[in-house]
Amino acid sequence: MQRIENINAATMTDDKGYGLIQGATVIINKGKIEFVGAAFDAPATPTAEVIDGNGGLLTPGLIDCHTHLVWAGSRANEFAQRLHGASYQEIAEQGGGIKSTVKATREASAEELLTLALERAETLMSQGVTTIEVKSGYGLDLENERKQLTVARQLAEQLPVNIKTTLLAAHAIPPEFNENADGYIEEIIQNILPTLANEGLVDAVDAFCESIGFSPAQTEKVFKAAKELGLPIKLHAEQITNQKGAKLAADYQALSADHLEQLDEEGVKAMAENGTVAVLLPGAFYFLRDTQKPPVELLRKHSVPMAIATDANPGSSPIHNLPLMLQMAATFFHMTPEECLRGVTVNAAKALGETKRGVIAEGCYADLALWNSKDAAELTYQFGVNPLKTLWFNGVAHDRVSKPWSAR
Ligand code: DI6
Ligand code: FE
Repeated sequence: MQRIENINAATMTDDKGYGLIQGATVIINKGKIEFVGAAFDAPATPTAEVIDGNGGLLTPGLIDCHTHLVWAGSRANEFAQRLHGASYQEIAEQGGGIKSTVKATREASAEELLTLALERAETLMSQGVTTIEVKSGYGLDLENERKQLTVARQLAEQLPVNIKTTLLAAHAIPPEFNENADGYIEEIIQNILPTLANEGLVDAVDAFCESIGFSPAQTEKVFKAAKELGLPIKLHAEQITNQKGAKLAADYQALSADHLEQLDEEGVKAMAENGTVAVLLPGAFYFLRDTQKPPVELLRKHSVPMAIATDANPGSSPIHNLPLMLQMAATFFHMTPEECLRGVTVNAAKALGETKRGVIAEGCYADLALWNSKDAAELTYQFGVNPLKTLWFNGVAHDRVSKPWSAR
């Protein structure tokens, strides 16, 4: 049993703000939160280990609800080529872009992919993350999608972190199908999806519904197959063009629709009606030099919960830093610090269908982050610094090594 005292707890349990309790005590027992409240209300725990929070801020462990963490190869070269004047088209014709990541990921062994993904996951965790969603989508055939999702599951075996897997086989058309998108969709729904779902590798199903991805009709086929297997869905929607993907996803009670720069009010309303979370990805917005912002005002007006994630991937968002996304969501999208923190806690949990994480509440998992900050707004305000002090996963504390150069 542990007792964290002398903290300001951002419980995230109210409807809008931080659900802040100043001068709070949190009691952890058997990996769960047994008590959270004002210190003077806390029951006696004579045998508990006492942790002095020094007046710091305690939040739920952060949740990165949209990543593509398992891949091999590098696209730094392409980035450099673009800055030297090469067009996207030219790079794609030379086998670059997403195709190059598919090739490198297929060629990599599971061990190699695991080594790469472990480092990325650890980087996220070192900045307060306790849950990571990991998508496939760089394998694009049964064997390689399985390899990616198996590696994702192994992350949770090797690190103190909660992993949620998402099958994104409908990310791009693999070379074997040679522009036959319908044929590949059939392969997904007849073979890849049911096989991997049966192997327990799939927590949710996603697709890239876009002019350069799959059409709404093709996306809907994937949704139908997922529903038949009882799997929740998510969607990459309205990133570059408005395909009305968010509405389609909401009509299938999607957990989330993600990106959403081109989302219209009809889509927002459908999301509100179906409890679909809007996952905003400021890293991709920034890296692609997008200028069209997601409709945050409309999402607010219709009370659609907003989440924020890294979209960590080698093509459009090579970032492994979730707190930085809060700063970008505030600066680029004008989200408030309260909305930003909700976006990586309570609303990110909702985007993953996690009911016992993302808040500090009795009965929930003791996934907690203690920060060297007193004010919750500091997590959104600062960037390029790391104020994390201690991270708890399932009630086990991990101190951040703040001075790796000091003698051990
Ligand atoms: N949207 C994106 O921005 C990424 N995937 C997606 O569906 C891009 C992935 C890549 O370029 O590797
Ligand atoms: Fe993505």
